[in-house]
Amino acid sequence: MNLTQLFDLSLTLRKSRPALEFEGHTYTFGDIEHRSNQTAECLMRRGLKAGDRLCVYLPNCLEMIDLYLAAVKLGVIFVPINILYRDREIRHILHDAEPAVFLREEDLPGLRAEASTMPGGRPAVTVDGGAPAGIIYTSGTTGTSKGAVLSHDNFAANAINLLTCWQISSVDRFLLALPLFHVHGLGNGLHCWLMSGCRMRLLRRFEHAKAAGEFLDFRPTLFFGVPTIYVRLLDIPEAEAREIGGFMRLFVSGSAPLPAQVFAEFEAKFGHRILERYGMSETLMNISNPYVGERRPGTVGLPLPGVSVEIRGGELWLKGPNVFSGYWRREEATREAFEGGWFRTGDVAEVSEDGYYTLRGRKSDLIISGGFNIYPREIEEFLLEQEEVAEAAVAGVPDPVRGEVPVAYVVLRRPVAADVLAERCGAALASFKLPRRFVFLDKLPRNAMGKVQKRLLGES
Ligand code: MLC
Repeated sequence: MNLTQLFDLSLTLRKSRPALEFEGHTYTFGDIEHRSNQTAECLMRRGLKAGDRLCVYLPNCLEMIDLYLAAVKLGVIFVPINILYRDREIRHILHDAEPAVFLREEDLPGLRAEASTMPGGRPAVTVDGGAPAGIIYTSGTTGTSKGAVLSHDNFAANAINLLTCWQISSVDRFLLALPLFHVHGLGNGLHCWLMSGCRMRLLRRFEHAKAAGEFLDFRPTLFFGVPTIYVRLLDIPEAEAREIGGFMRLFVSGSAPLPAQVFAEFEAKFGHRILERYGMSETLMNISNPYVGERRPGTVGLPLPGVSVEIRGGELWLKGPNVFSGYWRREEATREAFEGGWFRTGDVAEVSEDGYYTLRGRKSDLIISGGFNIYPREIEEFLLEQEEVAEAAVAGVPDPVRGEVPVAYVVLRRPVAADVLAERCGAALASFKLPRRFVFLDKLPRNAMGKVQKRLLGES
């Protein structure tokens, strides 16, 4: 079975129902079906066929949904690029994924005009459930990002679990403000919407100042966010928060650890216990607090159906139908990530006697800022390319809103001002990767093996 067959629960079986609100317009599932068929025809005319990659660099918009569905129907592999990425980061992904077609926002008017002239029948392509549906680039430990190849079956297993475990159905009203280029917005958001047949309002992006208005106007029952979003929502005035809490059914948090303090303040203000769950680009969702039963703050809950979890030497290992098959064209990285069919997450975890998992940190020095992953190595490599820089180390420091932010510790061979380095980083790296501070040192703290001891950097 492929994703189109599951999406048909809505695209064909609920075709006259309102499906999507975006920027003041409402579309039925029939509209979504028709538009994506037309888009599929355009892509076929551009020579795209099953197994080819379609790269998109787009903010949340209707066309991103059309393109994803068109790719799914054609067996084309969808490769979304983070809209905050700059040229250097985009070039890496284009080089690695070798897409047959690459589309940006400026290409949309042409695509729209062409699509509207197409008859819009379903493309006659047979797609197997094991076929890749998407490649999601994750920040790589080697400095540049690697593509996690996710199949139709991976996405299907994930969404079916979430519909069942979080009781998502066609009567929900779903407010989606997360970017569609990551698995939280795409794998959870878009797939739960299409498989449940609920009504979704999609926002171009989450905006702090407009958030309360969107909730009060749309009156959703379901919302997915990263912890930074929940921190922002705590600024909503008491009376409005209570009203929102009154019509909401479920708030879910993921992509970064939700501080127990935010959980408690949110409950006091909105009257809801946020349901925290754990996932990764490579595996989609793995562990979740229960919908019915205790949502225990500070934990990520219990394994989802079909997901096997083991803690080996403190590290969390996983197996299940949601787990990806490997990194795109990276045999060695794939080999290192798996052992006997088990995936090594790199997360350190503990489990309580009654089965609740708690994440205790990462084996690597990954930084998570606002729900976006940052591998320090990538920023360090860029800093080392600067002729004035002799040594560089980047570490995360706690931040009350973003969770963590990167700080750069630099040893110079020639003088250069911090704001000059900041400007060069700003031109080359996504805004969330920019070091918030540059600390100049005479030498980096290293152990006897010569490895930088990042834990000591904060004391420098
Ligand atoms: C943030 N920015 C965006 C943007 N999100 N720009 C365009 N589109 C978006 N979607 C930019 C802003 O322009 C600004 O840039 C900077 O980021 C900070 O924005 P802000 O307005 O101050 O935002 P803030 O209120 O702090 O909220 C940020 C945020 C964002 C929470 C909306 O961090 C975000 O969307 N996070 C979601 C990340 C995500 O989806 N992760 C899932 C990964 S999947 P400038 O240049 O002005 O600084 C995964 C697996 C799993 O991890 O388990 O889910």
